[in-house]
Amino acid sequence: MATAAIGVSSSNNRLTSAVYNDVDADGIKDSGEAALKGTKVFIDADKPGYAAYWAELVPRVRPGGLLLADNVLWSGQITDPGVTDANTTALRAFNDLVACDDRVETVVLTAFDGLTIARRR
Ligand SMILES: [Ca+2]
Repeated sequence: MATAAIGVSSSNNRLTSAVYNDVDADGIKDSGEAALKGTKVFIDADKPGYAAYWAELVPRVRPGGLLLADNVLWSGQITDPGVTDANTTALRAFNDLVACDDRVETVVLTAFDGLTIARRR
């Protein structure tokens, strides 16, 4: 098993903490987008970036692989229409995006701060 973190930089608003687990060594070496096929991806990064990270990561996960996203309930604020800050708004949009994405089967754990678990079809 190998683990690779990608695009680690917060200064240019790139992926800050998505991590591939179980990627094969050749994929890491190539680091070509198509070559890097993971079986588990964890997104825990800047919230306005979640949708872009999702778009970038779903194609890179093998069928049967998992995509996890942290903080998707945002302390319950996503259900409060009075909360309209950038992070909360971004997480609402992300949750809608994932719910409508037929490339994955998805559940949201209401434990912790909300954890999306999506299995790639
Ligand atoms: Ca988090």
